[in-house]
Parts: sequence; C-alpha cells; structure tokens
Amino acid sequence: MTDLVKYSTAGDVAVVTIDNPPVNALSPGVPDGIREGVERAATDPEIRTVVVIGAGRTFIAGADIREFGKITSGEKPRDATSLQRLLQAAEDCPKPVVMAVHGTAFGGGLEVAQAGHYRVALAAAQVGQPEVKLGIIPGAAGTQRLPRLAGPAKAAEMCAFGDPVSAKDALTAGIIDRIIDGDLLEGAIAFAREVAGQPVPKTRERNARLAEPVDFEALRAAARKRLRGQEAPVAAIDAVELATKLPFEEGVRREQEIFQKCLFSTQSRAMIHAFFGERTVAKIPGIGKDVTPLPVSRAAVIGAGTMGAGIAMVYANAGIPVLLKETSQEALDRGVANIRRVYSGSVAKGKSTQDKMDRTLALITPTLSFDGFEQADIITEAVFENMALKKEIFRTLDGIAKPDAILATNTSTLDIDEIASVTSRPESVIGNHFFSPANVMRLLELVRGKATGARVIASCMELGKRLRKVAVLAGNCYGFIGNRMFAPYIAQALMLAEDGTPFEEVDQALYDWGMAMGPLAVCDLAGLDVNYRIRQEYKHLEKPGVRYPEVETVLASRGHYGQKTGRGWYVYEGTRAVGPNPEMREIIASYGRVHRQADREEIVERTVYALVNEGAGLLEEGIAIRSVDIDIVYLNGYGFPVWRGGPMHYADTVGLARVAARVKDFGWECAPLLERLAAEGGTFGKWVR
Ligand code: 3H9
Repeated sequence: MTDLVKYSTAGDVAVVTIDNPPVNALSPGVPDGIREGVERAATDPEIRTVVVIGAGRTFIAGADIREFGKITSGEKPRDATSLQRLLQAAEDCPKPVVMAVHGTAFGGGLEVAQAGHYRVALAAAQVGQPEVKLGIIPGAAGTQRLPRLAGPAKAAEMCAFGDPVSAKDALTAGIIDRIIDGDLLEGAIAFAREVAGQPVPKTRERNARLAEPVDFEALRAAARKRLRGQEAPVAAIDAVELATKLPFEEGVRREQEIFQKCLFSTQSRAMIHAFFGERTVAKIPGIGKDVTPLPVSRAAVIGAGTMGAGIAMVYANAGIPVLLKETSQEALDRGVANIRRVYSGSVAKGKSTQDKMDRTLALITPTLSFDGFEQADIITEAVFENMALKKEIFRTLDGIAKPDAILATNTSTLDIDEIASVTSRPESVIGNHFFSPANVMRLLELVRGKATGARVIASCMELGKRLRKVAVLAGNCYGFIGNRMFAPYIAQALMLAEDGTPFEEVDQALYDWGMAMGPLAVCDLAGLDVNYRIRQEYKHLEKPGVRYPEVETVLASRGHYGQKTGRGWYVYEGTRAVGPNPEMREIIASYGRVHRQADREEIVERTVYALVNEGAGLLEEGIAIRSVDIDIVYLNGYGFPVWRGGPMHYADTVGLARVAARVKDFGWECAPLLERLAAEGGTFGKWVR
C-alpha cells in the first residue's frame, strides 16, 4: 500500500482509507492504492466485505486536475489504466465493496463510487459529475455507469450541467443505497455486514433503467441555451445517450474518445485555468497564513440605493447582521421595499421559503442614524459616486467606528487614498467594490490603498469567501482593474458604431463570441447618464491627440439614459429591448464620417484587444498582481465567457505576437509589456514581475 491509501480491518470487514489531503483527489498512486486494498481484501480468507472511505473532509473530490495540464502540455502521457484497473477490480471483487461517502464525491470520485457494489453516504454529503465545469466530460465510465444507476435522464442532466446532488436526492435517484446517521465508518461497516455473503450487483450489468424514455434532443437544446458556447455539455449528453444504445464496453470506449477530445480542447484549458485562478487570487504575495483575519460578526452599510441594498442582502444571506443606513425615510423605505421584492421573488420562484426570507430579512436593520455603528466590524459606504460626499462620510466614520473596524468604500472608480486621507486610520480603509446586482454577481474587487493594512486585506479576502464571492485584490487607480479596462473596451464598441458598423451588429458579434451581453446593451443597463457624468468629470484625463467617442454623450445629453428612461441604444419596454433606437442612426449620420463597416472578426479584435492592451498596462503598473487576477475579474464581474478563460488567457491562446500586431494596425499605443512579451514569444500566464 502507498502512504496515500491505508488498509486496516475491523473483524471481517476490510477498510480501505484514502488519505490524500486536501480533497483526496485521484493523484498518481491513489487509484493503485485503492485497487491494491480491494485486491488484498478479496484474497484474505478472514475478510467477507470491503469498505472504501476517505480520510479528512471528503471522499474523493475527483481526478487530480493538476495532472490534466501536464498531459495536455505534453509533459507526461495520460495514464488511464490505473483508474480503469481500479474500477474493474472494485466491480469484479467477489466480496461486496461498499463506498462510504462524505463531503463531496465529485467527478472521478463518484465514478469510483459507482464501480462499488453499494454506496452509503452521510446526509450532508454531495455527489456530482462537475467535469463540464472544466470543459471535459466524465472520463472514468461515469457516462456509462451513472445512467445504469440513476436512469439516463438524471445521468444526462448531471453530466451536462455538473450541479451537485444532495445525498437525499441521490438516494431517491438510485445513486446511493442508504443515508447513514451518525458515524459514517461505523454505519458503513454495519451496512457491509448486512450484505456480506450476498451476490454482488455489478453496476455495468444493471441495464434495466437504460430503456427509460429520455428526450436527449431537448436536453441538448437546454444545454446549448444555459451553457451557451460550451462544447462539453452537449458532448456529455451524447456520451450518456451512447450508454442507452451500445454495450457497456463499447460505450466506455466511445466515452474515452470524447473525453480525450474535450481534454485537449482550448475550452478545457481555459476552464481549468479559471478553476485554479479562482483559488490563486486568494493568495496575496506578502500576506501569509500568519496574518490572522479580523473577526467579522456585525456589519453596517451606508446608502440603501441599488448597491447598498444589494450589499446588505449579501451580508444577511451569509447570516451576518447588518445595519442599513439612509438619510431620509423615503429612501430607506424604497431600499427596504427593493430588498423585500428580491426575496419575495425568490420565494415565488420556489428558490427560497417564506421562513428563510423572514429570518434573512430580520438580519437587516434599516436605520436613519449611526446608532449601533460603533459595534460594526465592517462598515461599507455605498453612496453616490461623489468624492466630497464620500469624504464627509469617512470623516464621520472615523469618529464613531471602533478602533479596528474595517472602513470600506464601494466606489467603482474613485481614489481610495484620497478617501482614506480624511481619516486618522488610513490602514483601515479599503475598497470593497461589489458588482450590480450585488446579491447575484460573484465578483468582489478589493482595492488596496497605499496605507491599507495587511490584516484588513486578509480579513476582506476571508470575508469574501463567507459572502460567497470571489475576491480579487487590485491596486488603486482610476477604475481599478475592472472599470479601467472596461473604458477602452466600451470606447472601441462606441467608435465602431460611430464609424458606421450598425451598433446592433457590434453587440451581436460580441454576444455570439460569448460575452453575456453586447457592450452597448451593457451601457443601456448601467445608464448612459453614468458614463456621461464620469466623462465630464474626467475630461482632464483624456490624452491630447487620442480619439474618444462622442455619440453616447450626445444621446445622454438628450435625456436618453438607457433602460431607465426606456430609450438608449435600444428602445425598451420595461427591461426588454424591442429594437434599436432610430435616433442613434440620425446622430451617427449627422457626424458625416466616412462610413466603414467592420466585420465580426474586427469587432471582436478591436474590443477584446482593447481589454488586453489595458490589462497589460495594469500588470506592469502592479495594479493587478497576476494576469489571472484580471481574468477572474472579467469572468466573474463582466460576463466574459469562462470557456475563453478571461481576456489575458485568451490573448495567450491567440498568441501575443498576433495581438500586438493588431493593436498596432489599429493605430493604438501598444502597452510595453505586451510588446515585450510578443517579441520574446512569452505569455501573460507565465510572466512574473
Ligand atoms: C474528474 O474527476 C475527471 C474524471 O471523470 C476522471 C477522468 C479520467 N484536483 O476548492 P478548495 C485543490 S475532473 C486537484 O479551496 P473547498 C484546490 O485547488 C475533477 N486539486 O476547497 C485547493 O488547492 P489550494 C472533478 C484540487 O473546500 C484545495 O484543493 N472534480 C482538486 O472550498 C482546496 O480546494 C471537481 O471538479 C482536484 N480535483 O472545496 C471538483 N479539487 O489550497 C473540484 C480541489 O492549493 N473541486 N483541489 O488552492 C471542488 O469543487 C472543490 O475543491 C471542493 C472543495 C468542493 C472539492
């Protein structure tokens, strides 16, 4: 046995324990270790039955994802045989093999469990085939065994969407055989003794459910809609469908072919980059585990507008009591009514219950005063984007907040240092930039001022996890990471429209490329007045000789602010765009420019490379720590398609020489880092400061 898997006995039951922290991934040595344990039990005359269980916090969380990168980069060949031999050995073991599941049996973990004769689980356990989230499909016969246990419809849904399934639902579906109350090992051993001596049921031979009717075409259509642009979900459904048509061995062979194709796809590389990226951004150079986060058990939010109300909900959803302050009863009532509307909507859709809504709402205390703010561990200011107002608030907070309270601002553009300068404790001041709607969007952009303390940063990073956000640390500059890059992206979209490409085609090209929304539709959603105001305020930052778009300013000056006024780039009925706004064409025509229509490739290159070029500048200036931080910002806050990995990863995929060449073709100033890496044949992913 290896160190990764241990063998012990409890009387006539062999216990094979996987011990590969942190998540018992199927790293090299683990499949062989489990197989050796099962084979040893099979030949030991004292043993009648086998329990396979995970040490630590989970059963097996899947294949070791790090290995995939080594395989696709050619560093090592794929060794599928160890896992296949384990599955075969478990299923062919003449003595019952009971898989005991706690934590998460995901991906290859669930596939190993499927090869056992029985599965038992703690009630809190979850099972799932989340491979599609990495751009691949189950590759250890999951698409062939799962339909035999759960029926092809459930299996196709699990493999296509990758959502976790609770132990209770897994029991109902036929994936597990019993829920264990109390100690899992004891319960599993007791179960194993019940089935000892009985003929062993082999999953691969359980064909009864395969005949259940399934509308695979409808499932494929649903997958194409929900996971637009992604290849793996449909491939996973195809593989499950094959299970209903082919003998087991042939199905497994075909699954392998599809798995291999997905594994070597650019989509899979991008999604694996995103998986590890989400975990990398939590690691801040210079802030180690020795920096203990401050405890946060009470929060306060200033401003009950869209952002403030959303942030209050984020705290309440995480079980943290929060004060929500406004200056007038009317504004407060409006904020609270908005919060109620969101929660009632969830109850009406069956996503929440009235009881849960009441309990969550009870955590939000609306107020017109600062009473209670002295007890808050974190205070987040979320008022109108105005420096003078923010300074006034921070001056007040400095006088009332407890000494180690975190003073956060939700500004999306303003200078954190200037805000902090009015307090006697700039080390406590940090940007907590949430994205709208705050209760939905996963990104939390943290902004470090020059004095922000390490403990405050560590606390917000930790808090981000509790709030179920992906926190990314940015440096202090106009717009930080997200909005600073967004400005040139939007500007390019606007100028394409100004120059004669029909604006709905600009939006459509980027939507089809994978963006959640076209850039001009985003402007309408955010409000053209916002951009207009920012544009006026920052006119002095515009560089002489550089072209800036005008068209939107003209529209906004006519009072067309987008969705909120029913007219912007598009005409709206409620929030639904019913068609392009004809006034835009007039405005554009009145410019008298030489009209030139860009094709789809140029639309994408101009806009996406504008992101990349600005991102390169952010890296060089140290505003973003690593290129992956930029990618995670864009994937979680700006609707960038995960299967393209984020703008910087995408640029690496295209090749930086091509990106730099196009940037120059467009007549832009090429960021020095982009230029350098392009010349060296480097990538953003491998670049270190
Ligand atoms: C698969 O199984 C394919 C099969 O069909 C077989 C094909 C042949 N591998 O997330 P956390 C690391 S595909 C390697 O912070 P949590 C993670 O990077 C796989 N490393 O903890 C982190 O490292 P670090 C299908 C992994 O408690 C640390 O473990 N399975 C893996 O919030 C802690 O992770 C999946 O897709 C892995 N499989 O969440 C499951 N998993 O500390 C992916 C985690 O250095 N994993 N790490 O940053 C998850 O969903 C979550 O990690 C889990 C725990 C829910 C398990």
